[in-house]
Amino acid sequence: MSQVPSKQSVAIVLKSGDKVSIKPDHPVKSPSDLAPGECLLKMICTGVCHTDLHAALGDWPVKPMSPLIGGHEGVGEIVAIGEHTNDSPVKVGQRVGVKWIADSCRDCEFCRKGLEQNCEKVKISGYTVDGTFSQYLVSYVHSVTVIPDELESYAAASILCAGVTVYRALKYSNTGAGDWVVLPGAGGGLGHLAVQYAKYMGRRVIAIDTGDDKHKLVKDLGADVWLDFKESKDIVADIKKATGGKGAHAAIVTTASSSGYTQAVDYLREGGSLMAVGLPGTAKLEASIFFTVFKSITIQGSYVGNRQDAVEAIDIAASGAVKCFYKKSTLSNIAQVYEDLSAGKIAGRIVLDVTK
Ligand code: 8ID
Ligand code: ZN
Repeated sequence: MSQVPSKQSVAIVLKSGDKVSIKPDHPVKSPSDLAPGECLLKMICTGVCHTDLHAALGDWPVKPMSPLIGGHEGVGEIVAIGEHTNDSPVKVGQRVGVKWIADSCRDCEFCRKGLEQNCEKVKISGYTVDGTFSQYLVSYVHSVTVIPDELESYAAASILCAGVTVYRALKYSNTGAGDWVVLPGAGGGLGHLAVQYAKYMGRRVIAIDTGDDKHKLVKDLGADVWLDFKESKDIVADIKKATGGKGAHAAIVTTASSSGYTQAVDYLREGGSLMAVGLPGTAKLEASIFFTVFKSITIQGSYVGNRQDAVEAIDIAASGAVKCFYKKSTLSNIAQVYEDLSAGKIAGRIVLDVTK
């Protein structure tokens, strides 16, 4: 076992709305204090999701812990496993990923139905338990995701939240090969992975976002049609035109503001699905009840994914079919990353080296 220090640096928000800061002397749980089922990870890197910004601001109706160590798409190496752990599917020395769902009971009604996200005893990384903006992290042997050797850690990190989430939303979107999928938020962390999973699944993609960087990124990733939401005079007409007048089969909305949701029911064709993924804290979903019924539209909330969704999303990334487009930064730079995320300046993702 590698030497485990007693102190580490973490990025911490002391109370909701405070600026995130680095605490250099945060305690590390001693391997001998790990409970059965727990493992200690020496973290390598972590993506920064827009959810981490919502958590830091405390702008959701369900409030995070305070003080808060955020982060929920990280990769680390297992350096210790709690004594008396039974049937661990992972071992010391393995590289594993930590997801938004840090752990679930695997026994309640929702876990039994494969909705581990909604487990009655769910632990949420960087929200109800310490997250990946840390150098050492306590995680759970039954919930970590093994990272295959072919997938390097920085490329794997954001698959663990952004990738899993859009992969599952597409999986349940009731679309088939050749169908048109609209992706508002396509140039962001979730969106740029959605473009790639959608293409991998044979869908045709209408990417909506704004600015030259995001335009170039989504076109390079294979989007069939690009719409700039700040320049388009009529999104519904543009989508109808691109789809032979009929409208799209599904929309996977990954915008952090409600604006990405407006008009979705109008530009979907009959039988289409609106997959709600982006999480503005207080906005209401506005859709015509009449046309939702009249057009047989399905509106579905899609919340991260379960362990199986994670394995599938990671396997596709390990095959090389989906690549996170990321820029590297450091844990010490996280406040700047939050500012850029808030200003909509980040195309793809930022992945942090937690050792610096
Ligand atoms: O399980 C879930 N449902 C889940 C999982 C992970 C993240 C939900 N989320 C939520 C986050 O909490 C956040 O609310 O998804 C949202 C997006 O997360 P992200 O992809 O990490 O954020 P980002 O990188 O900032 O990308 C958002 C993109 O939306 C664009 C922005 O330009 C940005 O590229 N955008 C906006 I804001 N308004 C738009 C609009 N009207 C828009 N794109 C198209 N049309
Ligand atoms: Zn996330």
